[in-house]
Amino acid sequence: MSRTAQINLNQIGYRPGDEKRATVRCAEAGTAFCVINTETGKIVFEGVTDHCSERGSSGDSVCYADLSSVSTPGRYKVLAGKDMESFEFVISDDVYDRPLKDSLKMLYLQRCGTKLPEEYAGDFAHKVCHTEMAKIYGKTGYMEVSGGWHDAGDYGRYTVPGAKAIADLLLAYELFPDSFDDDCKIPESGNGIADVLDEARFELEWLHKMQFSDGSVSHKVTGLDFDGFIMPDECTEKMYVLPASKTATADFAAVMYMAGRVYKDIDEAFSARCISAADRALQAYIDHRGDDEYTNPADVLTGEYRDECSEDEYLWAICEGYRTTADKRFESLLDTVDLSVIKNDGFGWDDMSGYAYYAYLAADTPMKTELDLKGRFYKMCDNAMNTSFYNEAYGSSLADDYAWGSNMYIANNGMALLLASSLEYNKDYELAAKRQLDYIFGNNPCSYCFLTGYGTNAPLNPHHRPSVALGKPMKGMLVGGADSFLEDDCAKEALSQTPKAKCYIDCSESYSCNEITIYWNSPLVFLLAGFKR
Ligand code: G3I
Ligand code: 9MR
Ligand code: ZN
Repeated sequence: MSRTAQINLNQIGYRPGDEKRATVRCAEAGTAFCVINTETGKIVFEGVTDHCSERGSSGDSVCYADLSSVSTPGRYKVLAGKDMESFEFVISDDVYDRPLKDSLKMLYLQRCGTKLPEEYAGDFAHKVCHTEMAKIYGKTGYMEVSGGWHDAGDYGRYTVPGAKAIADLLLAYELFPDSFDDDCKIPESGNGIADVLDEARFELEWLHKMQFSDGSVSHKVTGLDFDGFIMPDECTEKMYVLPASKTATADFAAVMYMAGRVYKDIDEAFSARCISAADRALQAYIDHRGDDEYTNPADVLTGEYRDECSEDEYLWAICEGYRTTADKRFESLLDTVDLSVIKNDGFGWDDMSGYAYYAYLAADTPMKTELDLKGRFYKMCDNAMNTSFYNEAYGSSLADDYAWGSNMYIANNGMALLLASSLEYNKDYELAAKRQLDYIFGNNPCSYCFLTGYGTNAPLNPHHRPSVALGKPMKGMLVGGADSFLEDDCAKEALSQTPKAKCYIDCSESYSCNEITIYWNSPLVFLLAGFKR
């Protein structure tokens, strides 16, 4: 099923001025290589491979070919040694334009509670889904919570990962507004507002519905169990609104504060509605601070998004609240945060501290605090960069930890580095960030371009209900990638003897390797927007 290549590189390609590195397997340093223009058949560059250490978890012995000096737009491939050959790749200024549009368009295709007409959705068109009232779990009433995006390969709609996805889109727009257009062929295209903001608003409108009257926010709306591999309009599982959670409530507050800022000049009334909803959620979080974190009731089998610590989400809400409103009350709230209980820094879905640190640092005037939020932020970024540089071959920013959704952690690290560089330009951060994109698009030990529909060797069998139902992979989805913990039967069976960074299988039954989610696409949207400039 899989094709492993002897030479791995970004299968989509590079912009003319980018660093371009191909990882050559099983070759000595000094092996001759050349770059061929596949349209003319002419050799455009010859060189020898350089020594490099692959200290990552691939088990590969490699060296690399530096093709950076090839900068003329065109289609190329690399040949090395006697018979090694890479996949084809493109060099052009706009090489990331279509991947960006399609990874954003994927969110449109995940829309719930609305009909997806063929005009916009092509083969993935479907009738309206999930519009019936959802039963409030454990209570007597019902709630109208239609809308939002299907989370992933399943049809659940979960607040916490939804908040992460929105945050990535809004940050991408705030930093790189010129990378976004109004012509992604979604219903709102042409309305004068960048499609990325229309798409984020679709999820935000749903999130508003997930807020209970006391300000707290439901953890999710799903069936008791997952539906089968059917189209969304054929689902029969009865929907439930699950109880509020501390993580959902604080995440809601944080993204609503963000939205209050980003939509201020676009729709003043919407912006005000977001800020007041955020205020109510933050208060509800404070009122419930001593409560336990969310766990699934025994009869609920859908995604749990279990997170033992909501202090990072709380910190995030405070930092966004302050950045948006400059209200001094957030400074006092910051004094109540216990940074020591936040163990892992990152960009979610469970570790939201990265967003908090960035919001704190990006505020017009910083909050006064004893907490070393700046130190924590740069430590996280330096760690990602150093790990990437240490893993010279594939440039992965992950040390030994290939967990479920490893591609998200890779993309998140790239995003962290670009965020840091936006505060203060840093060439090395940008280079390491770009290497994360190159990893995702094919310079990885699995030889896959992990974005469906792109590159030569892309996943064909994602764990995604519409793709399975229609028998074809939807385009523009980032799959989870290597997961060395072998968390489904398919992975257990196929990958038990495999080096950590190669624990990936393109099989639709492998949800721990080959599912897709809105919040794995969203940091990719951010990265691509950052590199489209
Ligand atoms: O926190 C530990 C960390 O300390 C440890 O180093 C690492 C390796 O063991 O594991 C970490 O926990 C992991 C956790 O994610 C947080 O990263 C778990 O092992 C891992 O099983 C867990 O995977 C999550 C998975 O649901 C199962 O809960 C994925 O992140 C999450 O993306 C995924 O989400 C599912 C939804 O439930 C349902 N919808 C689809 C979606 C994507 O597959
Ligand atoms: O399809 C489900 C996927 O979205 C989840 O990430 C995964 C883990 O919760 O579960 C998948 O559903 C499987 C369920 O857990 C067990 N029975 C088979 C289901 C489909 O593979
Ligand atoms: Zn739906």
